[in-house]
Amino acid sequence: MDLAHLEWPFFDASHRRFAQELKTWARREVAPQIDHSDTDRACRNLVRAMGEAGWLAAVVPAAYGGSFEALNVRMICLGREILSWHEGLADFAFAMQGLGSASISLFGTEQLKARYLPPVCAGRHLAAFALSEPEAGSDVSALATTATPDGQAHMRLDGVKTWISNGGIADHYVVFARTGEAPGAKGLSAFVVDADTPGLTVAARIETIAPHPLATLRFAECRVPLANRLGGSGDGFKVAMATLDVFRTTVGAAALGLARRACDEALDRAVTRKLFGAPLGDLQMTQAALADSAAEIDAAALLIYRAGWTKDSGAASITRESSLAKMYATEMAQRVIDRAVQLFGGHGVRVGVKVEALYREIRALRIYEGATEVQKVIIARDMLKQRAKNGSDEAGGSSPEQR
Ligand code: COS
Repeated sequence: MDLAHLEWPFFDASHRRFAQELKTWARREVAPQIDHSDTDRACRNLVRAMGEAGWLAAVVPAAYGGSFEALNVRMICLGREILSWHEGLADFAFAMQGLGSASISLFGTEQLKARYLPPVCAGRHLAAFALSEPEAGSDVSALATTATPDGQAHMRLDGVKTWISNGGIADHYVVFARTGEAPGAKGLSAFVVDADTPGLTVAARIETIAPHPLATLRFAECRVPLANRLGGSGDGFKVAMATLDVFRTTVGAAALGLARRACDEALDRAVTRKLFGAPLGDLQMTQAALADSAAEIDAAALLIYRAGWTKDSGAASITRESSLAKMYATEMAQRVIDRAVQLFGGHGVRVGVKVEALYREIRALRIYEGATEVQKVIIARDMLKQRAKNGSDEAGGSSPEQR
């Protein structure tokens, strides 16, 4: 795997060291170990191995065993890019430790952070983020799971969550529920719920084209301490969006790793496959495919690490940068992988060939954590908001500081 982009000015020495060492570890420890016939076990093993090797320090703040004062978006992006190049399931296991704990890192009380973050960092405890519902995926403000007071110190959760990654194997879930302070987005709150809480059950497991642990969860009179709330009463939408602002950028990074792998596979194919008496790479149509992929990969990488660098440099919000990175990188990875499959001909759709696995793995990334269409809405709304703020004479781009 080529890490030439580490020389870009977005990175410092700690990022470069982390990326080089993770690449070496992943080559040795990840790819040969995965048993796709039992993804639950494979994920648990990956999380434990990554925790023991210290890689999960990238997703937890320093005070709780991590490597940075605050979540470092560039570090998580590098982790996802490198792991997804090697194996989609390894990226998934790494990312879920982050997504399922970031709301606690960002909004949890000291007690919640001290209780939940160290075992996530050590790989002893699997984390999950439970936002989506059967009737509320893209439209978060429509979610129907309720949290109602139960005595002075508890809330009672009732409802159904679906498409929950790590569902069925997680040790805790960050759950978003309607607390009713106001209609819509302003009436939601977030809670950490232990997986063994009475009233929380796995209603069904979900199988997908690129299998990973995924489930529908049911909450029936599930009693959760009020002290497990993240942020204030009614802050749930803000907690979800702030978490997604960080993690959408990293979904882009995972797509980047998959695209880089497809491009590397395509290059190998271009030099080893002979047709019409010459290597495939001698054909100008092959060269065009490779050149298009190279340009799109660099463009995506620039958007991703621009977003990460902006957040890590102290910007209050990277909503637009993060959506641009996720939208562009996931869509471009689909195109790059499709081109690679085409260059492989029939072998490209053969089970067991790497580009065939990449073709299945990329598809969900254009949907989860906000589908491409949602990212377009977020980007365009921000543009229109800026236009209204700046007035017609000063229309145009804006920096996060201006926002
Ligand atoms: N950070 C902080 N606050 C935010 C925010 C963000 N990124 N995005 C929105 N808000 C605030 C808004 O400013 C608004 O507050 P004010 O009314 O005080 O201005 C409030 O939250 C509601 O925002 P908005 O009006 O944009 O809410 P909508 O219901 O229109 O939701 C989208 C907009 C579609 C963008 C949102 O529901 C979304 O991101 N959906 C996709 C969810 C997703 O990723 N699902 C996958 C589940 S995880 S696998």
